[in-house]
Amino acid sequence: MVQNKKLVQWVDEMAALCKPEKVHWCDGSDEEFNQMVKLLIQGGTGVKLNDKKRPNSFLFRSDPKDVARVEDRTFICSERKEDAGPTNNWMDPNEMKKKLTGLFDGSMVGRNLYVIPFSMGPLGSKISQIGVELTDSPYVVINMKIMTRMGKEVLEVLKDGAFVPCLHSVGYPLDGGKKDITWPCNETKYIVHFPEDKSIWSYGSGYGGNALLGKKCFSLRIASLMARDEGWLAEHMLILGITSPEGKKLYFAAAFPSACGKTNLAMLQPSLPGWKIETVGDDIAWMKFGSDGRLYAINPEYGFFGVAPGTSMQSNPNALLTLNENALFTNTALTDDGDIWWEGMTDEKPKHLIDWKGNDWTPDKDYPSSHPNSRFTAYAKQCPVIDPDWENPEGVPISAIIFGGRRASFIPLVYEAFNWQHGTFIGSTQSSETTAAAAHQVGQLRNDPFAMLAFCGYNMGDYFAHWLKIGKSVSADKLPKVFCANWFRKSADGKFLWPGYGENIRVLKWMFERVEGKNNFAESPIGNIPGEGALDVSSLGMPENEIQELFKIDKEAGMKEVERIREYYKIFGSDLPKELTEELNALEKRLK
Ligand code: O2Y
Ligand code: MN
Repeated sequence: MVQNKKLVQWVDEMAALCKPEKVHWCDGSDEEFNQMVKLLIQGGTGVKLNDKKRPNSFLFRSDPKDVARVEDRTFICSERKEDAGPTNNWMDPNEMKKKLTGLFDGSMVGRNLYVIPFSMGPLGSKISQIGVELTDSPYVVINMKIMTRMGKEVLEVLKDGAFVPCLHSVGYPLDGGKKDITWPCNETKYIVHFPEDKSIWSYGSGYGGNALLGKKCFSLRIASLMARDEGWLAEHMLILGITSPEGKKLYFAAAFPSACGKTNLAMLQPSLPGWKIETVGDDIAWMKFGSDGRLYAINPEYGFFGVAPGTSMQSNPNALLTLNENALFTNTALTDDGDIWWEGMTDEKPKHLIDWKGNDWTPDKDYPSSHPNSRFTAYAKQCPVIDPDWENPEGVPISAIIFGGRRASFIPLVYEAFNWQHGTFIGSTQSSETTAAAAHQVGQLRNDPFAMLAFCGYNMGDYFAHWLKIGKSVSADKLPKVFCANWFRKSADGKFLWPGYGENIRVLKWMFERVEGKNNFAESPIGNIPGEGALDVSSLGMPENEIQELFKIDKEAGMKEVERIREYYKIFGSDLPKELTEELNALEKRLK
């Protein structure tokens, strides 16, 4: 018997609208998981992998037109258009609700409606939030079991409390005797957030961030609104623990746009002896002030929903080991012995595969066997380097925040902000060159402030102001230090200058020492860079001129960057905090 009257009433209302055959309240049990998997295999959506190779793991193939988040179909429907700001799609909330009510009317005919109570963050933690997703997709149910704490325990914690209502339908009703298909979805897609009633409606897609509503929709777009109103931060950041050879441990959070290796950094295997990295989260951080005035972070998620291609025992062994069992794969290739494979997993390609569309594939094909955005879903607790405090309800104290992007030129390997305001400026000017994996022109520079372009639930100008306000709410010595990192700088002949991956520990080591108060820096126009000999390049075999190149600040390129930022800032109009214009002017002056 569910005691939350508001929840029961909302489920009744939505069931009356969507008209499912049955309503199933998810308890989060393994039996329920198995039942869902059985349905998905019977329906032809899923394949059980070879139990001897990868126990209790499954592969799913989506519709080729439903393979990624749909940013152009994602809306922030605040009452006032200016509250959504210049970087979000907006529609009048009443008009949108009318449209969605029409679409959801009868959308679940012939299907089950699954009620998924879920907690973002450890059950019962003061930092955690509860949501309830209604969905007609068993694929969503099993992914939510891995990505969130889900089921009857959540209802026990929720009691009569508030929850974020999340309504989802794949938009493929089985009316008029229509037969089901392997991946039901709809050409029409809407991923909609209503800031005033903090609710989410998602229609037409069954994939990833469009359908697993606890992730980007709740933990970033809705949570960023909550954070603004309540004085905390909901960020697109990984969280890692770093321990020095002397046994001192710190925690860092890092914001990078997609395709910049966030999961790799979160699970890094250090090349420097004695250093240890442990993972708290690979995608989202919620940070609140503790009673000591420091920022404490939790990872609101329970699992990883990572990009599969490129993940290998070389690039990220800890991710691969996390996938040894109880894992879900979507749109990867299937090997002849019932396991999964993707581009970059091994140097040698298998002689034969079934590709992500279900067709025979051989290495002579001129297209990849796995979709570039194919994914794995796996429990965070299975990660060999999961941090012992990853579920600490108090969170972990954050000593440094790192911003980064993929920049072939100008941005040095690493630099440190002069202070929080300067750090906010760096976050607001974050940008990254697009890769082949994204649906943009390759190599184009895309502004992605705080890596939140697609995920901020309100006006980005107000979001910048919120960051500045956070910096003024405690004394400077309590705040994390802010850094910027760029693993992707290239030489004049187009080669990456920095080896990246496990060698990135050298950069983290310098940050660690700066946090510890070591004076091993030199001032530059854009921020503090490692001083002479401060970056540990021991046994890396890197020529001195290449190290110099990694930190070269070209003044002419700097002035171009200033103009680029000035142009970008124009879109925020009067919502751009004056402090950021001041920072930009100060940078220009330092470069002259
Ligand atoms: O393609 C999707 O639907 C997933 S997008 C995603 C998934 C996990 C972590 N980050 C992202 C992202 O786009 O930032
Ligand atoms: Mn992400």
